[in-house]
Amino acid sequence: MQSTVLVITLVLMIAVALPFVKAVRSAGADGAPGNAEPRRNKLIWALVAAGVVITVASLREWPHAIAAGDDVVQVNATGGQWYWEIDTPEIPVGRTVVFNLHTKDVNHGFGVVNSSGRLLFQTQAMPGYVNKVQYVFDEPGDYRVLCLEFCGVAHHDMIDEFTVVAN
Ligand SMILES: [Cu+2]
Repeated sequence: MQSTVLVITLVLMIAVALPFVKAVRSAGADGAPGNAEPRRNKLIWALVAAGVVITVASLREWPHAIAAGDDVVQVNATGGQWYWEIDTPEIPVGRTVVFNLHTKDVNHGFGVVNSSGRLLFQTQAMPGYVNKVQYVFDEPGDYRVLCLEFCGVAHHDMIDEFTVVAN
């Protein structure tokens, strides 16, 4: 599925780029090129090359692989109007944790914040899907789960907690 999306994206990017390539080539053929023309063409091609390199470099690792195995802590979390159900109240520090997100009704945003209120990560809980997000907690303590997707009248009260404990 992801490779299909990648191929479609690349084909569409080429389709968008082709008119620009044609415009660059026809501008050089029709008009009387001034002194700036070759430099401008070099600049455009340098920008195109930079765009390709940056795109490939920045998208190559997406989507991130989700860890698996016996050493990974699996936590199931389910959202509903307006509560969270988290099946693991105590999570070990320093271990890879995979959160499997479900919802019983509408979209919810599963956002985890530390005791300072800093958002550590978030993902959507969507009807009919199990969305996964992984994280390694570096410090023991109390963490809160906030809903980050408006889901109704008591959305603001959709808060839960879990504890990260030392091994
Ligand atoms: Cu909400």
